[in-house]
Amino acid sequence: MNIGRDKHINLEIQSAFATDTFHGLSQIPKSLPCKWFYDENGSRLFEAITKTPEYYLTRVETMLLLDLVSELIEFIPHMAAVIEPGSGSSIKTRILLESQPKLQRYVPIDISEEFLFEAARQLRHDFPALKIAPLVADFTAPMPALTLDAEVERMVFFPGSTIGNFTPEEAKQLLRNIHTMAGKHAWLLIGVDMTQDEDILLAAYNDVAGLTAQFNKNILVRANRELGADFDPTYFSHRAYFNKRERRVEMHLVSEKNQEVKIHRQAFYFEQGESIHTENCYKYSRVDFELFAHECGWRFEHVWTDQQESNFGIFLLKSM
Ligand code: AVJ
Repeated sequence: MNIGRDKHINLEIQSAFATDTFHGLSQIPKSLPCKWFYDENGSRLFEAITKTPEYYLTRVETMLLLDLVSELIEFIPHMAAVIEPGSGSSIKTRILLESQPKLQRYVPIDISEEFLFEAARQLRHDFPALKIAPLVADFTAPMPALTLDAEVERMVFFPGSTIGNFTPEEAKQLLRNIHTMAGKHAWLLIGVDMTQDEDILLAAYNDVAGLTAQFNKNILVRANRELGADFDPTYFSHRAYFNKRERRVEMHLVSEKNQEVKIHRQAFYFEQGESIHTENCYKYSRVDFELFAHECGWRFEHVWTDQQESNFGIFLLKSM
């Protein structure tokens, strides 16, 4: 995903991390935003998670994508531009770009300029016929309008079930932002995990190799390194469970004992069993997601789903 992102730790990003950490650890219950998982180490751990047998999301989505790309032309005969908010250097993007013969332009959007330009350089090398037009922007905030002619048929690509990391309210805002940025004649191809089977979910977020636990604890390691905190990660344990009522997998770091952690001169107290809520991964049902998207200006067009081992779906939506 975001490998290489923090080779040179960006001061602006670091101070946002500090603000979020002080804020999150002062709340009751304590929490930390999951976007801080992805420093260089965390990105590498996430990559490794996607290769575990239990973590079906990436494997299934890639399989679905390999099948569906040849069908896209039936829906979008003149797809000329692909836009990807939060673009990585992912294999999924390449599958899409390779498969669309009429494609002229690819617009990756990412907040990290250094990472984005490096990925763009790679893509220019691998896809010389394609115009690669990177855009530095935070896709969770309103994005600048695209400089595309009105008649250019465009598709926004948002894979990975990343939408699941946002609360439903934030997710709606995001879908509206994408709608505003992409304009009237746009399509959206979006990966949404709809799996509700508790056993499958628990396995995926508690892999036997312990990589998800390391990934979760990495946020403490990062706080130690970047903020001078003194967390002892051995006294926090990884916990992931399915919150059925909210339809989300929650990840937590649970304090193993009463302890005090210092970040600079500020002390934070943890009781034994107290947790830091680090991530939500919402698992929408199909109807819920369709209605949800509709409220944000996106009409349901098609969905490709896995019927073998999960209920992962890739939705094709059309802007209204
Ligand atoms: C990158 C958001 C899709 O929610 O499954 C993996 C992150 N968290 N294991 C997900 C994650 C724990 C992942 N996404």
